[in-house]
Amino acid sequence: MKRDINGVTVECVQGDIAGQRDVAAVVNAANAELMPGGGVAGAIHRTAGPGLAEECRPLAPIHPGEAVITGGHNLPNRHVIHTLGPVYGQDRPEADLLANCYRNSLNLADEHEIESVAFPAISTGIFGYPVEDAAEVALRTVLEETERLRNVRLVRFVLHGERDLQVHERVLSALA
Ligand code: AR6
Repeated sequence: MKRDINGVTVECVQGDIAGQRDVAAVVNAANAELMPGGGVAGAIHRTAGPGLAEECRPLAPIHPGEAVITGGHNLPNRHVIHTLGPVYGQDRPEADLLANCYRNSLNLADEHEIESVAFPAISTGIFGYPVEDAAEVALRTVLEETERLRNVRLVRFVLHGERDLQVHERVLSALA
């Protein structure tokens, strides 16, 4: 499903974040060290190849809510934006830190004149953030930011599972 807000298309699809051929940048649900891990980080680094970890090394460590940008290496995307989500129940206040991930990633994309960005559901895997609450924070933040964006014209949420897709679609259609 899609919505057009302030000239920016916000959409939710089911799929693999490492297989988004038609977007300029993908966002990595990174670890602080910006090294390959499980989940999204594993898929992105596996597809990108070892050059990505090499480019990341001098940029680490990052803090919850922060975002940094690299090239896409062997991914089909020009850029990867790496952001560190909060560990649920540990990094607080978690909603503010999660909102910072989306806000800082979008601002970084906009500064680099990137027109299309795909996000995974940051923090909802290994970091344990309940998907309903995370979707609310993520989509609300993206919708708020559309007003300030000058270059980004497409924001895609790529959800791994059918249920996560349904949750995001429900939240996206309910937000004012
Ligand atoms: N494409 C899209 N979504 C995916 C994919 C994929 N290929 N794989 C998993 N997901 P996670 P986090 C979903 O754990 O919670 C890493 O090891 C997954 O179902 O990747 O922010 C890092 O190194 C979940 O809904 O990210 C960090 O240490 C969501 O993406 C830590 O995990 C996020 O899951 C980050 O944890």
